[in-house]
Parts: sequence; structure tokens; C-alpha cells
Amino acid sequence: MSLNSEVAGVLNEIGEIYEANGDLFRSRAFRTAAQRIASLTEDIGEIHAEGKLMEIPGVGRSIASIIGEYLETGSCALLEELRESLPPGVLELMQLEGVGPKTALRLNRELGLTSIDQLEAAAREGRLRGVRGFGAKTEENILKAIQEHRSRLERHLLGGILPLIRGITSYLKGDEAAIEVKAVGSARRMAETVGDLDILVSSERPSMVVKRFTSMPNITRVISRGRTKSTVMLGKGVRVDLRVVPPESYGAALQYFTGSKEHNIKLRKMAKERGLKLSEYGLFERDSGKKIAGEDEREIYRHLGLGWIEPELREDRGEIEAAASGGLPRLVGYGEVRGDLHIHTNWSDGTGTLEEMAEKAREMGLEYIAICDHSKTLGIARGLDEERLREQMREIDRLNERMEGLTILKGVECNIKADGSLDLSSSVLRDLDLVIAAIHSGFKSDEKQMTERLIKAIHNDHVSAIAHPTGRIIQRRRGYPLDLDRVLEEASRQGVLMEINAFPDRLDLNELNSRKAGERGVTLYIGTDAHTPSQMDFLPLGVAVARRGWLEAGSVANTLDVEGLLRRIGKG
Ligand code: DGT
Ligand code: CA
Ligand code: CA
Repeated sequence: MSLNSEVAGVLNEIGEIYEANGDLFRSRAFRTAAQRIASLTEDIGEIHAEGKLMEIPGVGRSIASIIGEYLETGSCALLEELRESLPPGVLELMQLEGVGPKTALRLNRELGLTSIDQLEAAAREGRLRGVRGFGAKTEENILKAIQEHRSRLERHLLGGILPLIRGITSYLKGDEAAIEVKAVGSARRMAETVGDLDILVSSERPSMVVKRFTSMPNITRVISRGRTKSTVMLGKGVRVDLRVVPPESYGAALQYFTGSKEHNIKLRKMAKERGLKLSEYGLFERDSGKKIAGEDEREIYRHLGLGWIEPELREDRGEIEAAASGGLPRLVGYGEVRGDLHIHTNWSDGTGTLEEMAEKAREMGLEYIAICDHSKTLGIARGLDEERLREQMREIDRLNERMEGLTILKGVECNIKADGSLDLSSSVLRDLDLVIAAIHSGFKSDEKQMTERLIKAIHNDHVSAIAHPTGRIIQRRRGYPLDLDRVLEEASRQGVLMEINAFPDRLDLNELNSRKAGERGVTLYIGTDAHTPSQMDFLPLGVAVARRGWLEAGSVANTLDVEGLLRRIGKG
């Protein structure tokens, strides 16, 4: 959305709520102003910067101050107040495309509807037709809007989005009108889930790019299509927003559409304090209107007195302040991780053989991997007992003799029993390179029991690391009750590593907990938990979590070479 249509949307909604409340005079004033702003060719932000809002026909002092407030703070107190004054449920109904305050209030007053679920039921039962002015077509539109609303709410795992991005960008790059093509928004920030996917293209011929975009093969519906932007729905229920901008404002657009919104709001405020104005079109001097940056994203940060801020950090979690004082971390790089420390094979519940997993690691350029199949009490995963584990260790020795350029470490993902002890005997654990302990059962225990169980495992002499420490599964399971602070404290004291599990729906520890761990002096490592060779490609998802957790290479054990790693875990 351009800034103009965003501002128009705010004014329009205020107008609609006034109308619904019967205040037709105020309603008309706001709606007229909204229309004028939506049809302006000049950027509203620039008009504001020049102090000329009141020169727009229909914009008086009070509307001008509302626009100014929104442009500067990203929110509007009047609108929030008006929204709060609505009866319960009306706001929820208004989230639907085509349902403004007026319609929502009528649905609420005349049919007593207070939620989208109730509206859906009413529409399906044909009850909407009882309301004057509503017909079969209204019902149909509302059901469609509900369906789209639901798929909009659905967030997608980053792990599923990244391959999609590769496909879309290479398709768009196939058109010579496209100069730069980049995923922006939450995907560029590598957030663990992505709402809609945003794609930014720089081009001198935007209509060519839009045309190619809307003819992608996997589109189920073109939601909108304009001269420089378009929105489509893909087969997997993923919504994709395209924006095409000219090269001279590509950097500014990259900055703006990468977000996050919170990061942008703070940056815009900072620009303002320096007598500058930042928008998706560029960075300008407020008084003269002179453009000082726009083509290159780095220049924007530089002119604000900031070092480059990696997209993964742009969440307004202190990164702007850190950049201003030169205190940003040197984030662990995607290429710095030398080995994958959590790999399964067909010896337990994986599908790949030892050789296949090793071969894949070599293709990826890794220096080492740790084979960590399940242990015996995990029956459903065909966990290994002492004897089978010994057998696998011998097999790994043989494979290591043949393998060039890759070291295969002998490990296990050992089950932590209810009493905190491990399910394999010390005599075999002591001969392994890497013992990762993990909880796979008894999730119903209380916080104290769970915490004690993990702490006991951390104190076990054979344990070097804890896998997926909280047990959460994104969108499915919250993770067991746990006093993570205590666990981290003990891990730090005992020198036990904490995992960043890179499996797309785990990402455990998550970014906030990883950051906390790093701050407490805990060393982490990244493991994919791959059960097939191709799942080893999840490694960058784990690195992204580490980066979003502000971690430097020094806090990530598998940036060490194999000797360094073994020394770090007391096996060297
Ligand atoms: P998502 O789609 O929920 O995973 O999250 P994002 O961050 O991709 O958000 P989206 O798609 O709504 O917008 C993409 C970027 O555009 C967002 O990260 C920052 C920018 N943006 C969107 N709305 C606003 C806004 O109201 N104010 C400002 N300053 N920036 C915005
Ligand atoms: Ca997005
Ligand atoms: Ca978007």
C-alpha cells in the first residue's frame, strides 16, 4: 500500500464509523478528505514535510493534524478511540474485505452477530437476506471474504516459503525488464513464520514485470493488479504482494518493505529528529526537499548515522540504538557453520543410510556431521540399544576411513527418562563423540519436574548438549512447562551446549530464547534433526534463528573446526 492510500484508509474508516453512528456531517468531511488524498499524485509524506497539508482541498486544520500524527507515529488516537466505542464483535466483522463499520454495525444490531464465525453461519443459512439491502450476492461476497480472511490469518513456516521464493525470483528474473528482484517483508528478515510474501522488483518498465508476475504458473487467483503492483494467491494458500519501483528509489523501497513496521516507525522518527524525512521513495531534507539517498539501502542507514543493520535484526529490539552506538553484534554468517550436529539415519527413524547422509553433507561443503539416532526407549522411532549403537559406531569407523574431507562423529540423541536419568549405559555413552540428551515423553509433568529432569541431564557427565530444549512445535504445541532461566544458568555453569533445532516447525530454542542463552554465556549449536538427506538443507533456518537471536560465531559451537569442537565438549 502506498502511504497515500494508507492515510486515505485511516480517514475513510473514521468517516465510516461516524456515519454508522449517525454523524453524517463529520462522516462526509473525513470521506471527502480520504478521496482527495487517494487521488493525489504527490506523496502525502512530502506534502506534510513541506507543511502544506492544508493546501489539499477538503483538508482543514483538524484533519491535517490527524494526518500529521499518523505520518509521524504510525497510529491515530481518534481512530483507536472510535474503534473502542463500537459494540463488541463489530471490529472483528470489520476485518473482512468489503465490510466497513456501517455494514458491521447493521449485522450486529439487526442479527446480533458478534463474530466472523457467527456471520459465516448466518450467511450459510441464508439469514442475511432478511436484512434490508442484503441479497444472495451479498451473502456470496461475505463468504468469499471470510475464506480470504482465514487464509490471510494463516501464517506459513519460513522453511516452506524459502523454496517458493527461489522459484518466484528466478521466474521474475527471466524477464529482462526486471533489474533487481528480492523477497522483502518478514521473509527477508527470516522470521520463523511468514504471513504474506512480499516481492520487490526494480525496473524502468513496471507493467512488463506485473504482467510476468500475474502469469506465474502456480497462481490460483489474481487478487489485484495495478501498474506497479499486484497481489496474487498461490496454490498453497500463500498470498504474494509484488511492488515494482524505479532503480533510483529501490534502496528506500527495500528498506521500507523489509520492515518490520516497528523498526520503520523508529527509523522514521529518527530521521525526523535530524531534519530529514524517510519514506519508501527516499531520504529527503525536510526543508529543501532535496533527496539525499534512495538508490542504495546502506546509504539510508549511513545518512541516519547508523551502521548497516542486518535484516534479521530489524524488529525494534534495540538494534537501532546499538547501531547508533557502534554496538551491533557481528552476526554468525550463513557460511560459517561447518557441521551439522543432529542427524538421523535409517538405523532409527530416518530414511537415509549413513552413506547417503554423509554424501549429502559433503555436497553441502560441510566439514563434519554428528550421527545422533534415537536411543532405545523411543520405541516408535526404533531407538538403538547399546548393542546396535556399538554396531553403528563400528560402521561409522569404517565409513570414516573411506570418506575424504568429511568427519563423521559418533553421537546419539539419548532419551531423558522421567527421573532425569538417561536410557543408555555409561559404558557406551563414554565412547561416543557427542551425547545429545532430549525429552520425548511425559510432557504433562509440571514445571518443577520438567526443570529438574533437564537439570539432572545437564549434570550428567556424559551429556554434552540438550536437543530442542523447550519441546515446542510451531502452531501445534507450546512446549512443556519449564523454568528456562534455571536451565540456561545450569547449562552455562556446566558448559553444556543448547541446541537450535533447525527443523522448520521446531526452531527450538527460538530466537528470543537463543538471545537470552547467548547473553547468559551459554554456547549453542545448530542441528537440523534431518531424517532424510534433503532435510539437511534446513541448516540456514537454524542460522537465521541464531542471527535473529543476536549471536556471534563465538556463541555457536559448530562454527569451530572438528578439533576445536571436540576440545570444546571435552572429547579432544
Ligand atoms: P507478515 O507478512 O505478517 O509476515 O509481516 P511483514 O513484516 O512481511 O508485513 P507486511 O507484509 O504487512 O508488510 C511488509 C513491510 O511493509 C513491513 O514489514 C513494513 C512495511 N509496512 C507495512 N505496513 C506498514 C506501516 O503501516 N507502516 C510502516 N512504517 N511500514 C509498514
Ligand atoms: Ca509480508
Ligand atoms: Ca504484504
